[in-house]
Amino acid sequence: MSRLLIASNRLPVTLQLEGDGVGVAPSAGGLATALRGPHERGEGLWFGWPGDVCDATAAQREKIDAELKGRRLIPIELSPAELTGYYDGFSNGAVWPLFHYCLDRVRLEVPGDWATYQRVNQRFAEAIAAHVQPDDLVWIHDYHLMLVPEYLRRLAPGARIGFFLHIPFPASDVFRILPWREEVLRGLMGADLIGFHTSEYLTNFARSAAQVLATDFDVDAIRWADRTVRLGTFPIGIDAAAFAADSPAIDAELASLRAGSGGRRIILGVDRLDYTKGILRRLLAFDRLLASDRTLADRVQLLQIGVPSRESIDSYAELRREANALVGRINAEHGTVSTAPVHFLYRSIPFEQLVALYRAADVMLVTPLRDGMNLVAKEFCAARTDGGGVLVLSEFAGAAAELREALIVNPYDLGAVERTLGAALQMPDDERRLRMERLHARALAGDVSRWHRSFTDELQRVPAPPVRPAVEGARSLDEEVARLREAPSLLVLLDYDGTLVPYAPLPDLARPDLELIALLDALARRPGTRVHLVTGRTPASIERFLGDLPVGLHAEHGYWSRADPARTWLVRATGTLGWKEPVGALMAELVARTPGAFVEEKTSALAFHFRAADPMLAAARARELRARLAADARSEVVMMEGARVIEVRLAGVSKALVATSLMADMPVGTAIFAAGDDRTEPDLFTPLPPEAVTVRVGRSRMDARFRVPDVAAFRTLLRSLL
Ligand code: GDG
Repeated sequence: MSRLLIASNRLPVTLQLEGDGVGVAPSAGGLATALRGPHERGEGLWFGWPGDVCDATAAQREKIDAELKGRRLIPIELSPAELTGYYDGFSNGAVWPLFHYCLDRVRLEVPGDWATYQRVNQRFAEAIAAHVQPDDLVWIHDYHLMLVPEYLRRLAPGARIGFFLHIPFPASDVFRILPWREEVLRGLMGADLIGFHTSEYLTNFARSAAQVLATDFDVDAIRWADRTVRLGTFPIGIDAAAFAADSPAIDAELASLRAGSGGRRIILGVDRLDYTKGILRRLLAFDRLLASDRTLADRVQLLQIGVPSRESIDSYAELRREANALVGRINAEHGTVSTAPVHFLYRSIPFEQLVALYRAADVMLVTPLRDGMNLVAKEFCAARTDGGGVLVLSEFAGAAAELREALIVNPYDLGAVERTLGAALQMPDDERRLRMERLHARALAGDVSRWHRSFTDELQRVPAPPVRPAVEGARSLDEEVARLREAPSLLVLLDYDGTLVPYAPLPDLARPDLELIALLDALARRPGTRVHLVTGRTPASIERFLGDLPVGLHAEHGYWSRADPARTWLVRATGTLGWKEPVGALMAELVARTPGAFVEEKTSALAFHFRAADPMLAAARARELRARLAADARSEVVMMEGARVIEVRLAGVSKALVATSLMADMPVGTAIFAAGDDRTEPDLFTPLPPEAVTVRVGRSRMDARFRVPDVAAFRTLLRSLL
């Protein structure tokens, strides 16, 4: 059984300095509750913030260390400045509102917040890397730690890393508002498995990755570097048995609640006081209902628990003031001498009281504007062993994807909330029972232990990632370079775009700089050396860039070749090009239906480019193109897929053919160096003998012997051949 290493913003206990001693309290919230049990039963570690203990004395430190060690908790202590930048600032001032679609609250301009977030994530990664062992599973939680997977992957390449997001992952166009969207996605892609509450969040993520990182659009697995990042839907559950259990304390609470209600029906709301929870709108809907029926104020009561939360952030303090003012107005307007229709408590309550409230409620209002899951809705259903109570649930809570028998409502539509609340109060007994029995059964079946198990089982199934340093076998590459330098004859085969120059927004802008021209010139003039550029570009475009250099140019993957500046371009392959017209018409038809896509025409090929198109639409069109081409069964063409491009070209043209013929022109015993970045390179590498030095530039090594991360690193390597 593997050890589980958990990382979350907070540890499952929060420490507090109290006089000379140290107070230890369980941390609140769904995450801590969900993972506490499995952690205690296992042998793993938990990394997180222990609470503010910066000013601890030596004696208190000793106590803290002992408390944490006994529970296998590894503290990541944070200074007040770190907490402000990482927690209040980036996590809760930018990511939280953005991911919950509260765009007017997103704060992106605070200097230093992002850097602090990066630094704290790095500290988490370093702490985990210091403890992780080969068989361990690492499970990182939530939006506070989105960079940890990538940072940890760098420190411990072989680790098995899972990540779970407890909040929604927003639609791609909202996510892309984040200036650091690319860094955040790269951070998450360090994981082997990324879990979400709903398939909607998962799809939003896959789409964002496709648009921002140009990954191939695939719903539940994304190729990234040499690895596959799996995506999964794992809706979190609750400790159902605890909420369904009876106890004398709960019974006593329930009795006192019933006695205190004076026969009025109870409408209940339980939330952290957060602007995402829709509390103000809920109050307004209740206000409307009271106004529509003046007799109601005497017969019902809305009991709203607002658990204090993130009080150091201005917008939360402001929300509290607004809620108080609204409650005051509603009570002033609809209250009587003896009754106040809204009872608002700004505090958290003990567990037994919470369960008793769930059981006493006639209607439970869970109407967040957005919520990753919302455990309160599930807890309410689990607690209703009596089959009573009606759940009114926002369609924008993750829980709505499961709790289909609730009254699902759009929380932005005040009229709908008002009507639904009215309907809930009047629901016939048999309907209420029917709905609640189903909901209760669902809550019990979706227990939190199932969530935990299904995620860790899936993570366990992930094959151990290949462990490869950035430059594969760096020492042996050095040795190979030394061998190539000594060789009397050297053949150098190079791709252009993505290998010698970075990709540019337009192919015409990917010009060679003076440094590159000097480097290629020097290499070509090296004694015994022949340099050839093998590219997918047209002859005109590569000639415009490199035409004056004493190198061989091979365009359109080898359809055209020009041995040196003194010679003209020759066609290497023969074959008719009559297929271009029907295939061109097919591609044009697809382009017309795919905004952002276009066709590039070459002499011997047509390329359907869809990098700028919507990833889901593009994936569908690519499937269609493949199918229709296959149905046509044209033997004179081959289809080749690159990064967001499908190229149809004359059969018998390939970089492999170029490589073969160039090798044949060299003296026996010539050493070979070949490099490229895209999927056509295996083609270039295939005919080369095993001792040839093949290098891939970019994230994945594919079937090259060596890999360098980017163009700059590749140029350095090339320089070392001089
Ligand atoms: C994130 C996501 C997702 C609340 N008041 C009291 C009290 N609670 C307990 C509830 C429940 C938990 O706090 C709140 O549940 P949430 O679902 O809102 O969870 P969060 O931890 O705030 O948030 C959320 C969740 O993660 C899990 O993935 O569902 O969408 O935002 O368990 O019972 N408990 C007690 N007294 C209270 O006054 N004892």
